[in-house]
Amino acid sequence: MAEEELPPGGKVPVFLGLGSNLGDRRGFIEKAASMIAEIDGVEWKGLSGLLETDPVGGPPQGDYLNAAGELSTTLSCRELFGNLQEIELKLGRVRKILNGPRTIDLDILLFGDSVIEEGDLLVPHPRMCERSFVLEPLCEIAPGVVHPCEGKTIAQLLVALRKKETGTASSDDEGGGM
Ligand code: PH2
Ligand code: MG
Ligand code: MG
Repeated sequence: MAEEELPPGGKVPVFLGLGSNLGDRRGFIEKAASMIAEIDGVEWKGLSGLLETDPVGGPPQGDYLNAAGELSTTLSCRELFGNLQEIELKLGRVRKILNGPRTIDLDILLFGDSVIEEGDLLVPHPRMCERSFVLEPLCEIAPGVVHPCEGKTIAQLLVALRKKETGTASSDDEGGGM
């Protein structure tokens, strides 16, 4: 599937999810942010606060620190993805177990309004709307940004998720069942 073109001479706003649950978790997230800021073609905007979260899925493992980050870029989504994978490797990421513990996880949540389904590259992140460890920090830095597939702002998605999680979903909330 072809990627959408960049706006002429423009930069695309991008939101990332960052997570760590091994070693110096805060150190890995802060180091990743500074390495991302050094990527050619990336302008780093900033990081949300760090949130301690229970692990979701995978084997029993330690709690995570999660955050969201914002940048703008002239890179394609595929190029940015490659750079982020390189940083994960440099920071000691080893992929052994699905949803297993990791020094650092760098996920592209939103790449402008692009919808990309290219094998290993799925944007918007397919599970972001179900994960409070993604939406909570993202809502801190991007409450009014609209999810290109859901047509709702991050703040609206977070409210809907909280309702679902506390079992108070009203009939007009997005379905999906449990
Ligand atoms: N990432 C996962 C799986 N589970 N749980 C928390 N709390 N935070 C994460 O970042 C996380 C997770 C896969 O990417
Ligand atoms: Mg992830
Ligand atoms: Mg990942």
